[in-house]
Amino acid sequence: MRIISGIQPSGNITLGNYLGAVKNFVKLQDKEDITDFLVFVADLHAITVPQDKAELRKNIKSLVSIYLACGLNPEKVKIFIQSEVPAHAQIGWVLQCNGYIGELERMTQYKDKKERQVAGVSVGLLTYPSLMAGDILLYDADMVPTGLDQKQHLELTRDLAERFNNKYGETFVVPTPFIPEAGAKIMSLTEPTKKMSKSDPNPKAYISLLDDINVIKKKIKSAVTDSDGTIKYDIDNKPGISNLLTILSCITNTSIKDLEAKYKDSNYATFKEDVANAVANEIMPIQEKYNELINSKYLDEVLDQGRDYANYLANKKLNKIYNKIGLGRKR
Ligand code: ATP
Ligand code: LTN
Repeated sequence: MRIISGIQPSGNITLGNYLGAVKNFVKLQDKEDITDFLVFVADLHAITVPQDKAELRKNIKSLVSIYLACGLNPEKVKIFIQSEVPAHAQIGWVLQCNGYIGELERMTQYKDKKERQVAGVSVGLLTYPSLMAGDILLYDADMVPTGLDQKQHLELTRDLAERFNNKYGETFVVPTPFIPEAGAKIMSLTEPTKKMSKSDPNPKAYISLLDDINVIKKKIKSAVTDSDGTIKYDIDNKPGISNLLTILSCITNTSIKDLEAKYKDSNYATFKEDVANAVANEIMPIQEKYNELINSKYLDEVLDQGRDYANYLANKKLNKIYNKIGLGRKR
């Protein structure tokens, strides 16, 4: 089985990215039936909205260190930077030519992000899911682990794969999304009906894995809740408490039911204190490893290896795709 996933270097990775994506990559890497597992830094995706050059470079390197600090093992998972594998942009173009504007305009992420653009909406923001489909189809991935917000893009990827296969003959593996049962949608701490997002303009809305530990605790203790006073999971009426229960459940591997029973007679302050400590204890060792890695040569070694392997797989596939379509001369 082949697995692939990526994260955009569009800011500092959040607790949402960690619980919805990275933590599952780390779990999946030990599965026995894996032939290839690729995890990349989606820098081409990040430039669909304006990015500062120095910040982008910093975020790319930082994300690689985070991957490693969270426990991804380069012996099992190839880690690479998307823009260092030109075939991603090439297949992205091919898939743009096989996608429809209407289906892209329906994407929720596009509709949300479009509203936030002050300097105009880039064409890339619209066509982004074709590039994402290319990231996946280029490697014949069977499984794609992501958070819930990517479900719609993964469905489009399946549609594009099937459409291409029908038009040009069997070419692509139709991938299966892998969305975790718990932690697939961690919500904002300030507006718990909105997803936690690393590009949120309000830093109190998210926990960055690189936030100072005391800041992390403070953010959790001041998370928006309600005035009802009971610690119960109720997404509609108690989104803030439900979000904190989900976070605690994912980190401690305890079911929400057991947590509700444990905190039956507690107040919000005690509960938040426990959530804050659990999150801090999970993140502290990650930060320690991150600090050891961020300026080491090891990052480049991992990335060189990942780039070479990904280019090898991707170019082989791209040749097949070009041949199916009739591009260039027969290779
Ligand atoms: P941006 O704010 O720039 O859109 P983001 O924080 O939404 O970024 P992505 O880079 O789009 O993060 O997502 C990386 C991975 O993390 C994806 O698999 C995505 O589904 C997952 N993810 C993102 N936000 C959350 C969240 N709040 N809860 C769970 N998983 C999430
Ligand atoms: N679109 C994703 C990041 C992403 C991705 C991918 C995830 C880009 N390419 C391929 C899985 C597979 C996002 O914004 N979270």
